[in-house]
Amino acid sequence: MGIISWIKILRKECVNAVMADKALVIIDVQKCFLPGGSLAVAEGDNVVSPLNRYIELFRDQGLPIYATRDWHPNVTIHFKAYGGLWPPHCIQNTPEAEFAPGLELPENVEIISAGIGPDEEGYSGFEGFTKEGQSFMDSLQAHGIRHLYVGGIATDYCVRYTVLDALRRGFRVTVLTDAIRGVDLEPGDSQRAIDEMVQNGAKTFEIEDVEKDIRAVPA
Ligand code: VGL
Repeated sequence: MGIISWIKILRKECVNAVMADKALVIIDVQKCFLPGGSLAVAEGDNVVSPLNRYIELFRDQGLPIYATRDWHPNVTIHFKAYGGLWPPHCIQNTPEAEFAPGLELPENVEIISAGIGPDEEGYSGFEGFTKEGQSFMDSLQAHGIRHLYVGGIATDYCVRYTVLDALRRGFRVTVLTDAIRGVDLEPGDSQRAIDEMVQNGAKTFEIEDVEKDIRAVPA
């Protein structure tokens, strides 16, 4: 084989290695957070369609897709009745805890359940586990993931906590600003959360940026 062929193969391997460290992370796109749900986030349903485009993009490139879910017991310090901030929501194995209708998660999606214990808030995906009991962090490391593309609900809670946790752990993070929605208990919370994530090192991208980023791979 000639030197040019070797260089081409090497280049492809390098590009693959750089590409293969990316994963899509969809945060808590569950019925309880959609309009009409027990902890409804305004326009929460509007993340579904953009996220489906991201799902297609990552799936086409063979990149891993994670979906976190809030997965609380009946009694938890997360709920108002037990000292927390929130009405009961996303209780394990209830219909409301299901993923949003229309969200086209692929068959091989890795589901991360968080907030499982009665003394856990579970805001960060890094508090969560796969169904086999592997921590989110261990699963990312096992797949060689170094760069997370994060969208979902809620900008000012689970997206924010997950992104800040990821940055602290040394991941590169891109926040998908056309695929997030916030609770905004105080007006402006979501924008402040975005500013904070950026100040801590996150990038913000929309679909066109990610398309360029991810498809810019020579065959
Ligand atoms: C969330 C508020 C309460 C979230 C969860 O998924 O962002 N927000 N519990």
